[in-house]
Amino acid sequence: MKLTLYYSPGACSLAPHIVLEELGIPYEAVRISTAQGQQRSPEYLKINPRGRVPALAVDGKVLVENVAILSFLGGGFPQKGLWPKTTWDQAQALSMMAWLADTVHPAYAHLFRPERYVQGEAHLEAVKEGGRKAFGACLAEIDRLLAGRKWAVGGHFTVLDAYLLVFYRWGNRNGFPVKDLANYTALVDRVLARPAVKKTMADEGITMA
Ligand SMILES: N[C@@H](CCC(=O)N[C@@H](CS)C(=O)NCC(=O)O)C(=O)O
Repeated sequence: MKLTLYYSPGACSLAPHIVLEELGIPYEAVRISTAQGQQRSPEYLKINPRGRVPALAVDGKVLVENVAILSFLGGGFPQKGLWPKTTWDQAQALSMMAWLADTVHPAYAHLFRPERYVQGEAHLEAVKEGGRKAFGACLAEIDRLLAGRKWAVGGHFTVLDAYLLVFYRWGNRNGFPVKDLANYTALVDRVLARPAVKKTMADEGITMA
């Protein structure tokens, strides 16, 4: 199976990038710098017409959206142990990944790309402020959900833990008091200690700061 991940350093594509590295299977990682606008190049729009990362090409067919890519990689290689084992835990993982993608990520987007949510300059700051509040509340909710858990679901490291790292890192880089979130911080510390995570972050050229 030929796997090609299109990613941008530090973007939400970090999650599937980590998962590919954790799987220990051959894959190609193609850098699409969103900071440089490469997601809008005609070449990349042929891969993902939405102009977003991640995209995963599987034998030439393209899969987009983190929830789908992480489910495919986790569930497609069950022997690698990155996917919860019971149907209930799998559903729990999907439930949380869906919320991360449909609520937590858009909350951050209001802060990071406010111009997408309002016309003109006048209300940009208000949109950012709304995003800041909503994203901060999401981080606090994640911390509460992680109480008493070593890993997010199923008692072992799964694709969901890799996805959770993305939002903690964004919070850390944007002045949110993430270190005060004891459960989330402990989980992230465990994730960061994994060799595949260290390697992926080094390959992307990113740190937590
Ligand atoms: N719902 C999508 C969101 C993808 C997304 O928005 N990715 C961001 C990076 S974190 C992106 O490509 N941004 C470029 C842009 O918005 O132009 C998913 O979860 O895969």
